[in-house]
Order: sequence, then C-alpha cells, then structure tokens
Amino acid sequence: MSNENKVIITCAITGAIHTPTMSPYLPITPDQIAAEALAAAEAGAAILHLHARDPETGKPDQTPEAFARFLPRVKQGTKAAINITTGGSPYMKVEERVRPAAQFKPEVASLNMGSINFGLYHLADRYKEFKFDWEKPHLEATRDLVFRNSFRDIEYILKTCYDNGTRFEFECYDIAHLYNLAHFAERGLVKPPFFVQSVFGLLGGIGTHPEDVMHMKRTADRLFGDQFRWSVLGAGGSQLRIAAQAAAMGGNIRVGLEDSLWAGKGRLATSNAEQVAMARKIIEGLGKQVATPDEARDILELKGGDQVAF
Ligand code: KMH
Ligand code: ZN
Repeated sequence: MSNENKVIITCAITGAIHTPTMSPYLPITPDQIAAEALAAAEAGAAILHLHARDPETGKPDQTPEAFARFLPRVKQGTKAAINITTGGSPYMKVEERVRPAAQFKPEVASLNMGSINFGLYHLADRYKEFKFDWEKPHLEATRDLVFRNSFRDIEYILKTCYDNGTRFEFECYDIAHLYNLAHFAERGLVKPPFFVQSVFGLLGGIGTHPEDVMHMKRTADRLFGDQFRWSVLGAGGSQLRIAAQAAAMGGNIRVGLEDSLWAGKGRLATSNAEQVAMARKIIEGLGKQVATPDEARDILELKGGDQVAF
C-alpha cells in the first residue's frame, strides 16, 4: 500500500526547555522517561525523540550513562524508532552533545541546522517559586544565550554519526537553516530523503503565524523538491494549531512535552500520550492515517531497529 496518506507522529518526551516546576507531568527519572515513551508509542508515535535528565534535580544530562538507563527498555518495549538528541541543552558544547548518539548509533539523531538566540527567560516570570535552585538562573541566563550550531559543529556531528547509518532529524528554526541544509546537501555530506523538522515559536527563531509555516514549506519545496519529508513542531500553545495546518498540507507532526506542556488553553497535558492522541485525532479527521513505525522507516529510509548499539 502507498505511504502517500501516512503521517508520521514524532513524540519528544522531555527535552531540555522545560524545568520541573513547570509541570508535575514532565518526565524526569529514567523510569518516567521509559514509561512515557512506551505509552506515546502505544498511542501512535512512530518516532521517539529522547533526551535524558538527572533523576535527582531534573537538569538536562547528556552523558551516555544517563541514556543507558532507559534506552534498552524503550527498545525492548516498542517497535517505534528511537531518535537521540544531539542538541542536548543549548548550554552544552557540541562534543558533549554528540556522545550519546555516537555511542548508541540510533536510527535517528537530531541535528540543529544553525545558531540562534535561545530565549527562555520570559518563562521565568510565570513562577513565584521553583522546586530546584538551578531552574530560575538557568532560565534567566538565556537572555545572553546563543545556541551554537556553527558549520563546523554541524559537520562534526555529521561526520561522527554518518558511518553508523544514523539518519537525521534536521531541526530548522528559521528559513536560513533550510539554506544551511541545502549547503551540506550540495557538498554531499547529507543524503536524501531529508527529514526536515521545522521548529516554530521559540524566542529567537521563526514565529507561529500561518504565513511562517507556509514560507518554510514553500522554501523547502523550492530547495529540495521531492527529496525531503516535512515535519513541524510548534512550541507551547501553537503545537496543535501548527500540527493541523501542516498535516493538511501533507506534513508530518511532532508533539511531546519537550516543546509544549499543554493539552488545551490553560490545561496541562497529563502525559505525552495525551498529546499523541490529539495529533492522531487531527490526522484521522483529515482522512489520513497515522504511520506505523515500519511505515515511518520506509518513508525516511531508516536502517532498522535491530541495527542500533543498545
Ligand atoms: N526542543 C526543540 C525545539 C534537539 O534535541 O536537538 C529542539 C530540539 C533540539 O529538539
Ligand atoms: Zn530535543
């Protein structure tokens, strides 16, 4: 059967943007991350985008040891493809960020396609008290934070992971990042089909207006023709609106507590699976079908869940 009407749901389980105070449902410990990932896959996510955190403090933790605490469990419990972040946290250096993907050789790894300001300081004002001492300074310091992804950094991640057969989720936070991807394609350092994850609504990146979404798609169409698979991620309250727009335009969808804590206006999502279920409703309401993990592998030309090192 053709994959034409299939929509891939990626679920990003915990990330590095939100802090423990912001939601009691944000997965922190390896047990929580594994359980949330498995439930998201059960609800329809074909790809699980994973970060790790320190179980005591909830701080982003990019050590391979932290990932080793949940990766085997997730792999054994689901057929969903596992995507390991190489973004880590914007505070980390690229050499640290790439280590888990280099060691565990996943089917997919994220790859951030350019440097941006990464403002989270506006979130700090929403909370009077924080659960942990590190949270407020971590958010405030983003007034002066550049999420560095230089050409050298991108090339370093590509070269470290490429021989492992890992393919990439190319995270594009602005139009220029599409041009950066085209530059690497021209140099033969990346191979189609490109899985382009357009990111909308981070302070420092492109906005969330429907025209922003249109412009990303138009530009990607012009640069890559039929050589890319488009997915979108709307931050915060824009998550499902942007998902719906992109799905109607033939795109794929990323949801998850990494980028949005919400399941409606002023209502916290109680799990990642809840957001996946909402994405599923949108897809099926449009007369499309949610892609299974194997269909996603076919669409993105992934190496297979038995070809990883965990
Ligand atoms: N939270 C996304 C906007 C990564 O993991 O490489 C960015 C992200 C980065 O997912
Ligand atoms: Zn991420």
